[in-house]
Amino acid sequence: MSDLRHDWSRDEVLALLDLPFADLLQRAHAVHRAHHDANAVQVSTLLSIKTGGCPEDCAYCPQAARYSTGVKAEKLLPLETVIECARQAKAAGATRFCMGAAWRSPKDRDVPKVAAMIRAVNALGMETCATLGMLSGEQAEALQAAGLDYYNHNLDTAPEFYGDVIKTREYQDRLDTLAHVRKVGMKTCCGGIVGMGESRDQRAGLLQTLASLPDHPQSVPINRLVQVEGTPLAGTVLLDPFEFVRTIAVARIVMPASMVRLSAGRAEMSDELQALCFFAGANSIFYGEKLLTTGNPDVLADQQLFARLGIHAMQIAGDPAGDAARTVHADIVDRECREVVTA
Ligand code: SAM
Ligand code: DTB
Ligand code: SF4
Repeated sequence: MSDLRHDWSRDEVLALLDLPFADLLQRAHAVHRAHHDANAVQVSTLLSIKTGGCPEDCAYCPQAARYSTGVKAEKLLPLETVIECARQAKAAGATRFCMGAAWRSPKDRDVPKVAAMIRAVNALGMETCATLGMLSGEQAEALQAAGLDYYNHNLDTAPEFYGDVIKTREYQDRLDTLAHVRKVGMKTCCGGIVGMGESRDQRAGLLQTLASLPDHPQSVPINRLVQVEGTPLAGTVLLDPFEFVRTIAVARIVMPASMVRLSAGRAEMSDELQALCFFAGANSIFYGEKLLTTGNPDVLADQQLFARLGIHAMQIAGDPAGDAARTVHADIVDRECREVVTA
């Protein structure tokens, strides 16, 4: 689209974050309406296909082996379990299934196993997303060949704050992985985390970096830090909720055509705060009672919130099977999926 800019300066982005709240929301909402159906929200369900035991040191993450968080290391889930969870996520109304692995990067022997999962989930008529850590060009190619629609790899924060949060890999590593993903033609899902003790200027730095990528990421997850006991960031001063809304609003303004996802942290947000985020331009959520290892709102609560706000879940064009499947009662489905994973 012609009004997409890739040359936002950090000062310009900061000036947006500094606007009076009503002015910022009015501007973000106008951009939102110009590019999207303001009452449609895309829903993705996450599944941790390989939990815990990660060698990295990301200070926010409950899955890093070096922190005592109570998350146990598990093996890669069997294909059948992944298919069953995807089937149930679809029945509950999700259109995208995102598979996450607690890896620094996949081993080459893991790639065909994940490729089989991607093929099977695509065959159900769902969009696929994976987040497996850093990828080589060859690995990106193999995932693309399997039909992967999106690859999630976050920049997490501003370049200059990054080293305070993660020391086991560089910002440039992340940019390189994103370049490999773009090169093979996959869509990128890339955002960050706020509430890690960064300044407003650093939040501007994250958004400016995202908006300066060669293509704006098609999905931009904005996570609010989920503080997990045992991680170095547990106990961080909580971010002002209005500051979170401002971050969503500015993401919407600087990446107008992208899907902005209200991601981790929703379980701790009021309905009113989420409604403000949707007004500010968020148009995607993670749906289902679990993110990777931490909690997310009940599907029933989300369905009620959507109904109260007059929001409808986005559908994949040309998927008549989706509607029939969604008659299955969503909260039962979600519980069954958790049973499959823990069995
Ligand atoms: N291991 C892979 C990686 O780091 O790229 C994929 C999984 S990792 C858990 C995916 C993303 O989840 C991270 O980049 C981070 O943005 C987000 N995340 C992890 N722990 C979080 C937390 N406690 N609060 C908010 N977001 C979190
Ligand atoms: C993203 O940006 N947020 C999701 C997804 N991409 C993979 C992960 C959130 C994880 C929250 C902590 C947990 O549940 O372990
Ligand atoms: Fe590992 Fe990803 Fe967690 Fe970092 S965010 S510790 S790479 S699972």
